[in-house]
Amino acid sequence: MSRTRPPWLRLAPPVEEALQQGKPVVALESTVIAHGLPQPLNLEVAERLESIVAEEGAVPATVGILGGELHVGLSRSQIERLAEGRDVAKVGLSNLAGVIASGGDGATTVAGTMLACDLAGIEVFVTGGIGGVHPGAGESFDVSADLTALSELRVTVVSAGAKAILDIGATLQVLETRGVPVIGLGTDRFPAFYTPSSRWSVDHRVESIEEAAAVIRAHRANPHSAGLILANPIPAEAALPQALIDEAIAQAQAEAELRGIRGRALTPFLLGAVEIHSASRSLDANCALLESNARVGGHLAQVLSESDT
Ligand code: PSU
Ligand code: MN
Repeated sequence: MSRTRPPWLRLAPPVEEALQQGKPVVALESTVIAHGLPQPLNLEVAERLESIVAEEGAVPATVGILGGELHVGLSRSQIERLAEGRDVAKVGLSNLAGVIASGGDGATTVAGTMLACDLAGIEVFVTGGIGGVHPGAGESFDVSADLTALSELRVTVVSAGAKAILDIGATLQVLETRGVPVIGLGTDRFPAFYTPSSRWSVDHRVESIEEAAAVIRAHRANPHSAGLILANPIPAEAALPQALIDEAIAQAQAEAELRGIRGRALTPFLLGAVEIHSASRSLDANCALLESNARVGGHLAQVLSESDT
């Protein structure tokens, strides 16, 4: 099961109980709450995602850091504290120890949340989009620690792919090199977050959650395996026109360059700029794909738990 738990890991009682009884649990990240969506939409979305996971028969566990403790499963008021976003760090693998030791609050990225899943023993994690290789990484070396986490931690990440703010081809190349399977749910093409597909192929296509569960079981039966991506395209009716999103991203990237935004601050900056340049249409798309991913993740955790018993 799970490894020795660090003293700063806190599992909410319903999460602990579900894990002990082999019931399905789905982790949710908090960077999207604190740094990805504006208030008060962020809190509404965080609560809606938990409800959707519960409707699908799984226990939701939103992950975040409060007062230097890594919580797996947050109460409403704890989620509110992160959503208000005062002094909430964006926490991945490299700054986790610092935030914990200083007793701070933090929202976990895909990498940070995967670490919490691995420590707690949670197999399924739902996010919007993964981080990856930024354009120009050949010079800047800006590659998200999400890819490190995917190549080391045994967690299935349900996502709508990666945004075109990233170099999607290079991101998929790193995943291939690190041996992370990318599975397309009803698609041959890796989804690009606001749009249902990109020009790049997935490793394997499945038509149903049951089929996805079979691939995940095969992957996890291999003791050398680490993470896996289940790529769930944005629902067609919520997708944005390609031209709108290309234009918004180009403007966002030009602004980031002009202002010298780098490192940890770059992804939230680009997301905010895309929101402005798409006249907030990106927000509706973001919510729709998060909800769709929560439904898929809840159902998947349910199917996986049935096959374990
Ligand atoms: N991509 C999105 N929305 C997000 C993020 C990525 O479309 O909110 C967040 C996720 O939490 C992801 C993080 O793990 O940004 C990646 O940040 P970085 O590039 O600094 O690793
Ligand atoms: Mn980055």
